Amino acid sequence: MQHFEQLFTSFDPAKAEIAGAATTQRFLSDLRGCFADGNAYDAALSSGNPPIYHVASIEPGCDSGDLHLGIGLVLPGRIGSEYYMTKGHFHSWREAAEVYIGLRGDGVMLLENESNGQCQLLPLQPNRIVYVPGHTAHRTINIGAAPLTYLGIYPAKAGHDYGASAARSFRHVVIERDGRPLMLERSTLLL
Ligand code: S6P
Ligand code: ZN
Repeated sequence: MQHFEQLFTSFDPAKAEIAGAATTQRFLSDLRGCFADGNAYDAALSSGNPPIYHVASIEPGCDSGDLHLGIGLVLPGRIGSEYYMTKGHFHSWREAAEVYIGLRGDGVMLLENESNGQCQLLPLQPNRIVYVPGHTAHRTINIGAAPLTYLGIYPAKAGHDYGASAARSFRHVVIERDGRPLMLERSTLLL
């Protein structure tokens, strides 16, 4: 069923807010198992439970041809040397692709193909578009000093699969090294 009041709206690209949209806030405690350095994670959590990101979503319908969209904001920061990031997910309907558009800040997207494990790290910055193909886990990472905001548009029936394969087992991690992002295989990290 269409919610027609959501068919025309406005958004704030700096705050990542959409008029009339529901917002989901994720805190550090929601990202247990995502960061490679478990000791750094526990230490950070013991001194508080900071917000890491939020997403405002518009979901006007759920018929097969409908679209959903969300605006996300990832705060700047790190756990150990690993940048603040989203949990990351596959789409439950694996064929579903997604388009991301960078709005503010300096970020990257980590993409990992489910069948061949191929991974890509692509810039997510203002006026840049990242096409996330189907069958691809995707995670958004803030590598800058300011909030990272972006718009994502995806099929309404995509759904989110946060299971072990996506949220906890991205094969690669993105860390800060000498002031720059560096992608490493998780298995090579000596922590
Ligand atoms: C939805 C889309 C985004 C994410 C958002 C938060 O398909 O990819 O709106 O939901 O970036 O990430 P996550 O991994 O917590 O859903
Ligand atoms: Zn998605």
